[in-house]
Amino acid sequence: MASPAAHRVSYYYDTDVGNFYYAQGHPMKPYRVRMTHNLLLSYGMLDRMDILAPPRASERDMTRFHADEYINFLKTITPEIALEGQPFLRRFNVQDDCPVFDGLWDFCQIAAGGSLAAAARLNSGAAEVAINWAGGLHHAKKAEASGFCYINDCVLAILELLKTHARVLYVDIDIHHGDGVEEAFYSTDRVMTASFHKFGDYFPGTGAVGDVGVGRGRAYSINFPLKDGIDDDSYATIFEPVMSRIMEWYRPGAVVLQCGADSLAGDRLGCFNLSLRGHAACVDFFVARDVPLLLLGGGGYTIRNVARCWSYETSRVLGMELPDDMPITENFEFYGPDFRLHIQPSNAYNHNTPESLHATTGAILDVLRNLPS
Ligand code: ZL4
Ligand code: CA
Ligand code: ZN
Repeated sequence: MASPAAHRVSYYYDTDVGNFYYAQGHPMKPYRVRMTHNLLLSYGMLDRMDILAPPRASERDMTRFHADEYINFLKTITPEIALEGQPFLRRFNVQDDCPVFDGLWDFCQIAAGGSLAAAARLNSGAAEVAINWAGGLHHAKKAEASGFCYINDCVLAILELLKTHARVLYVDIDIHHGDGVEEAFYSTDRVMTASFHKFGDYFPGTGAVGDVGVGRGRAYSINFPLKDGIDDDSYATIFEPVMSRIMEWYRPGAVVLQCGADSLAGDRLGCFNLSLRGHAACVDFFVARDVPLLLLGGGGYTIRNVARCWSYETSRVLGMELPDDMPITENFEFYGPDFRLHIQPSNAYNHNTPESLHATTGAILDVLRNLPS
């Protein structure tokens, strides 16, 4: 397949992001963002885009969505204070999945600052595609941490894009439901959200096909619930028709794509069976449509594959072909024993039948038919 045309790309990266550490045994590893950066460097991609260090998001930036008291708490909490048994830890759900760790506030500022700056860059017209692999933390709520996410950088970026665009489309291919973003825009037609996710006895438990928004936002939230084992071909048969219809009807001024890599085959927490090509086909879809595009990270817990995935997706927007033989890079040993870019899907059973996928697609297209044109 021919590469899409090269785009003007701005890439946001803070050299400190890889130093943060959630907790021993915790699956979320910010180090994967540094691994991605090193792979971009080794593949020669950094010369082909604007590399920008994001300004750290301020308290004021964050309270455009989050509650003041929650932000104050995040700013002041430390592991030492947490040890004394702080009552606010439970209230704000900063425990277990979302632990207090050293530098938590700085980490939040970096992740959110990257997505905000990337959105502003698209608004200015200086970039056609902007990337923040440290972002995509889609579960965070107005006044509550959730699912490894403290600040919802996706929501903050969308609010920024709404300054210059009448309509913004948010698409979420992380294996988990993009509940925090959906909730933030559930009653408005200025943001359409679409999440594809595993549904049924799986975190966070929301995102049924019948959850379509309320009031003015009715039909502007789209949910595609899925079962284990979905492969590239099955994913393409649902993504293409649903997204084509949304693009045609909604005509967004900008698109935010949350590229959570936990939907790949072999993920430590996920149970889908996508290859890099199947995952990146979702990026290609929007690159081919020439719409201002913000690419965010998200989940991804087999970190060698996260770096592979986001590097490959960066190459897709740059219109570069990458050799499958990986270049010598920092942490080269992580990529053994094969040292190939592409990953092999497994022989896992696909619990999504053509009939079930067709039925869900039909239910979603029916909802979209009721959108005013
Ligand atoms: C872990 O080993 O399903 C956290 C989380 C920490 C180390 C220390 C153990 C301490 C797996 C997960 C006990 C932690 C108990 N450690 C966590 C219902 C749960 C209640 C909390 O990709 N326990 C909650 C969240 C999901 C639940 C998924 C995806 C984020 C994203 C965007 C978030 N929470 C059960 C878990 C471990 C841990 C091992 C874990 N947590 C797996 N799945 C969850 O969508 C970034
Ligand atoms: Ca999702
Ligand atoms: Zn996820």
